[in-house]
Amino acid sequence: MIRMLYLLGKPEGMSDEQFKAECMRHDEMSRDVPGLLKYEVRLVADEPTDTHVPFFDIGRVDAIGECWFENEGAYKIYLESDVREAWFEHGKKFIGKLKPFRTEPVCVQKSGA
Ligand code: 3ML
Repeated sequence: MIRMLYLLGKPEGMSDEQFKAECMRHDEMSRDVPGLLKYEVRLVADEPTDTHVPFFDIGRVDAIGECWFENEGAYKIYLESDVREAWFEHGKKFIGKLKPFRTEPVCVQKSGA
C-alpha cells in the first residue's frame, strides 16, 4: 500500500464555510479518480498545545488529507489520469498551501497499510 499524507492550508481570505464546502466537493470528486483506492480529508478541529514533549509549531494547517493506492502500478495510473488532473484543478481553487508526505509503515501489517 502507498499512502500519501497532506497538510492543507486554505487560501488567504477564504471563509471556513467555503473551505469546508470545497473539501466536501473534493472528497466527492475523488471517488472517480482512477488508481486512487481511497481519499480522506479531515478538517483541523483543534490544535492542542499542551504536549508532553516540546511543541512543534508548524504554522497554520486547516485540513489533513490522505490518499491510498494499492501499489506503484495504481499510483502510475493515477498520475497519468485526466480525471486526476481535473481533480487537481479543483484542488487549486481551495488549497492555498500543500505539504505532502509519503509515509511507510513501521512494521508489516496484515493489510499492508
Ligand atoms: C494531492 C492531493 C491532496 C489533497 O488533499 O487533494 C489531492 C489533490 C489536490 O491536490 O487537488
